[in-house]
Amino acid sequence: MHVNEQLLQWFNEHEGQFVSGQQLSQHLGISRTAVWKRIKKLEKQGYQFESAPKLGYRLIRKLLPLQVDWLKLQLQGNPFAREIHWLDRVDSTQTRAHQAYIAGATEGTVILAEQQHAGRGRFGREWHSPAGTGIYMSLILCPRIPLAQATHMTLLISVSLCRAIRKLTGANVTIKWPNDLLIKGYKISGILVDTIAEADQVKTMIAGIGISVNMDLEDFPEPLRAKATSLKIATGHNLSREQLIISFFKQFEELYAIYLTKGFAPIRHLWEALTSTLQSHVVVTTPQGQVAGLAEGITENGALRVRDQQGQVHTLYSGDLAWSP
Ligand code: BT5
Repeated sequence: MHVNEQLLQWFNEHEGQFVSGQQLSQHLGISRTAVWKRIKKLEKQGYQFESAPKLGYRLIRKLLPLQVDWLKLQLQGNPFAREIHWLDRVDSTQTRAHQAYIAGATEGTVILAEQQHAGRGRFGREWHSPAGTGIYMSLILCPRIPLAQATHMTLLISVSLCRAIRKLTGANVTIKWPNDLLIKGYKISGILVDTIAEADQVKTMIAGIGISVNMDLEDFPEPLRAKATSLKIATGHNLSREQLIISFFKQFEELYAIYLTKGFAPIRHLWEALTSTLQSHVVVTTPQGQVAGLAEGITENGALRVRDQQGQVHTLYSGDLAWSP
């Protein structure tokens, strides 16, 4: 058994108790400094220890890795999760999915990680991805749709995720255009869809999904605490990340089939029922500038329609949305 596993096993056997550095060093046959280094390493992986002078260390929080075999079993037959690759600590599942795609991976490939050290959002922003508490996954998708309709995918994923979370937790999750899920105004999930196109047709999409599941408030860096939350904070208890992933893929499979047979209209209706964006006054910042007005609806192509004070309607495909004060 690896030293780290021995260390964790020892803590598990002494649950709730302090274990001295001396005891650990004797048990493992390593120096006390080496014990301390191991503990620091485990902390980086997401375990939390309390240390007290003279008493030693106590494990206060253990994080179980995703039960990937169970996930695979439950998702057997789901065309969007045909091949699940689990990684421990990565730069970004999005980057890994791009690499997998270049190496020949096709639709149905999923990259899941326990932790990301360079998780990213849109426009080069950071996605905070601490170990073991969140879901960080990227899907390779190959929808046969025109590039002009690429936005459909972000909306389809947000509806699937929103329904999955509502079903599992009963929490009042809403969709904020274009790619956020919120609970009481705080962000719990973000979606990042990278599109690879060829001659106005979508060739492949790499859809990155980040969900803050079992984080406590102190797991978020200070500046994020004012705008982010987790399902655990919102509901008061831990949630199975596996169940959430399974539930998402089931919703996604079901809605994707509807999308392929009946088009975008039914998805749009579902989206409209789950969003907190419509019929409110918003300011959308886009690379071309700012648009302020009433968010009226979503177009056939999945773009947001905003009517400004002069009555002019703007059709927006992406941007950062804020509600007008
Ligand atoms: C997004 O970008 O919301 C898309 C996030 C996609 C993340 C996934 S994780 C798996 C895959 N691999 C990756 O590397 N990325 C994808 P954007 O709309 O730009 O929002 C980014 C903003 O969300 C940040 O500036 C923060 O304000 C906020 N944020 C960052 N980390 C968060 C977290 N863990 N929970 C809630 N909000 C967070």
